[in-house]
Amino acid sequence: MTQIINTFFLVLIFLKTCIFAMRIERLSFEPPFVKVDYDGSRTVGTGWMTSGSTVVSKNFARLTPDRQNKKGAVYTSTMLDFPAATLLMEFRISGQAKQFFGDGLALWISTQFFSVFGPFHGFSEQFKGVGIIIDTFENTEWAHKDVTVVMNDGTKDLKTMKSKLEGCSGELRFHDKRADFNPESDTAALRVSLLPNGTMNVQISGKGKPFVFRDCTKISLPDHGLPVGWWKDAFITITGTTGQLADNHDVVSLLVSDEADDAVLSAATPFHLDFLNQNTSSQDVEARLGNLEKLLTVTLAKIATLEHNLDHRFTGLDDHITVSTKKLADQEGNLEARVNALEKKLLANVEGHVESKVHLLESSVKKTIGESLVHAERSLTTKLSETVTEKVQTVSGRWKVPFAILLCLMIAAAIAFYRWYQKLKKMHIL
Ligand SMILES: [Ca+2]
Repeated sequence: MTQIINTFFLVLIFLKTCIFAMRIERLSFEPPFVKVDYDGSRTVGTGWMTSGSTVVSKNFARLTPDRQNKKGAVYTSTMLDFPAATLLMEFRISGQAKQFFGDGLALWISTQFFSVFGPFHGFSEQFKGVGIIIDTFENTEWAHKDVTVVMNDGTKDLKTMKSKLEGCSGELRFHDKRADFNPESDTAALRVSLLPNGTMNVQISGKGKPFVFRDCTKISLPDHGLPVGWWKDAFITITGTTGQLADNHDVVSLLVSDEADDAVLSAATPFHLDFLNQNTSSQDVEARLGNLEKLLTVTLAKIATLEHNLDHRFTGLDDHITVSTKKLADQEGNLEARVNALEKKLLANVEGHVESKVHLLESSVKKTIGESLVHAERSLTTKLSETVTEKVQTVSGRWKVPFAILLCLMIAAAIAFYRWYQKLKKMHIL
C-alpha cells in the first residue's frame, strides 16, 4: 500500500513538472517585438519598460550601441512572486573592436524597482538581491570574473561586494568583424534557477546556437543574508553599459518559468536539412507532402534568420548614420565658425590697416597744409610788405602838389563863405 502511495505521489510530481510547469508570460519576452507603447516606441512586452539608450527592434532589444558612455535598461513593473523560478536569457554582446571592448550586460533580480541608472553596471550598488554580470572589461582593481555574481542584503557597499565575488570564466562575446559572424545564431545564454530552498544555480552557454549549458556557480543565498523566498518581492532588470570602451549589448529574449531547472525553457531544437537526402518513393504522396512541409518550415526559419541578421545590420547602420550625420553637422558648424572667425580677423586687419593709413594720410595732409599755410603766410606777408613799401615809395613823391592845391582851394572856399555870411548879416537877413 505504501509503495502504491509513493508511486502515486511520484507520478503526481512528474505530471506537475511536465504539465503544470508554466512560463510566466508577464515576466517573459521573445521576438518578434511588434507591440508599440503609448509614445510610439517599440516595446518588448506588456509590463516591461525601457530606459536610456535602449532601442527595441523587431528581433532584439539593443541596450547600448557600439558607442562610448551609453547606458540602457529593460525592466519589469511586476514582482516575481513565485517560490521557485528559472530565468533563461538569450543575449548577444558584439562589436567592431577585436581586443578592447566593454563594459558588459547584467541581469538583476532585486527588490529594488529600477528608476534611475546607478554606478554599478548601470544599477544601484545598494540593493537587496542578486546581480549576474557578464563583465567583458577586465578591471585591474579587483579580481575579475567573466560572469560575476554579486549578492547584497541591502547593507553592503560596492567595496564589500567586490571583496566577495562569485562566478566563473566564459567567452560570451562575439567579434562582429569576423567573416563568419552570424548575428542570429551567434548569441549566448544565461540560465538562473532559483530553488525553493534558497539556492541559486547559474549556468551559461557561450558558443552560439544550439545552446549547450554548463554550470557556472551554485550559491546558497540564505548564507549571504538573503532568506528563503526573498525573490517573491523581486523585480527583474537587465542593464547594459559602455564606458571608454564600447560594444553592442543586445537582449534577444527572457523566458521565465515557475519551476527551478525547468525543461520548458530548454533551447529551441535546431533545424536539420538531412531530410532532403532521404529516399522516398515518388509514389509516396504523404511522404512527399511531409518533406514539403519540412522544407517550408526550414525556409520560414531561414527567412526569420535573414530578418534577424538584417535587423542587426540595419540597427548598427542606423546608429552609424546618426553618428556620422551628427559628426558632419558638427564639422559643418566648426567650418562655419572658422570661416566667420577668419572673416572677422580679415575685416579687423583690413579695417585697422585702412584706419592707420587714413590717420597717416590725415596727419601728413595736416602737416603739409600747415607748412604750406605758414609758408604762404610768410611769403604773402613778405610780398605785401615789399609791395606796400615799394608803392609808398613810388607814391610818396607825387601826393604833395595835389594836396597843396586842395588845401588852397579849401582856404579860398572858407574865405568866400565867411564874406557871404557877413553880407547877409548886414542885410539883416540873419
Ligand atoms: Ca568590468
